[in-house]
Amino acid sequence: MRFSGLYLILDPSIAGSRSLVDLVKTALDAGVRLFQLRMKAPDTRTFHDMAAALCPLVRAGGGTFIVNDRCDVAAAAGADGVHLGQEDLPLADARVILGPGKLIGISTHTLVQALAAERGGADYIGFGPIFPTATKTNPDPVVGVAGLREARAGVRLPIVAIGGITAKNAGAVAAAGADCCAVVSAVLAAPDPQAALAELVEAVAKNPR
Ligand code: TZP
Ligand code: MG
Repeated sequence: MRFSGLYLILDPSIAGSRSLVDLVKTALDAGVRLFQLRMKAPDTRTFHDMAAALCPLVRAGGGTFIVNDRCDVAAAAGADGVHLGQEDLPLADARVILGPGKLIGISTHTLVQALAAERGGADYIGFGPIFPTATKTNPDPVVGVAGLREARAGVRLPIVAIGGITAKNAGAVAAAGADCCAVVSAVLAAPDPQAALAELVEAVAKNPR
């Protein structure tokens, strides 16, 4: 798989009454190939069952399926990998649990963290928030496009930019060196997710790394 294009984060608390299954199908049709399931404070069984339902759907569409926060849920659901924050399980321990064949992404907010993730053997980094976001509780300080450029100059790992990305600014984010643009609310809370996906995919594709 390649880290390019849009990275869609599936968060039921932002999708509201919208079905994540329908959103995955719409996103696959729009060309999205990277998906992450993010569920903050679900009970474990609910998280597991959602991951187990979405993983085969993403795979059947040729996509990659990553679980946020939880190595156990990722392994049980047969996901392609896990995405970990700075307060989650350490990277080296996650690697022991998941094995060498799985993807591990690390959320980073500074160049120092990005370099540490690279040294530690991450497969990609999330970097941000690039812009202000209302989706995350207690987000780290905004890094801006300038922060992204600095990270791009410092690491070779694929960079998944995140935070406040919309169709209006996605082109600038891609042009600053992001391999992927991760979005939550720009798609899940859009009045028309299909139209939002089409605009975002086009904006990112116009500015490939
Ligand atoms: N990590 C940094 S910003 C963010 C996460 C999970 C939320 C991004 O959501 P949105 O709605 O795309 O700004
Ligand atoms: Mg986390």
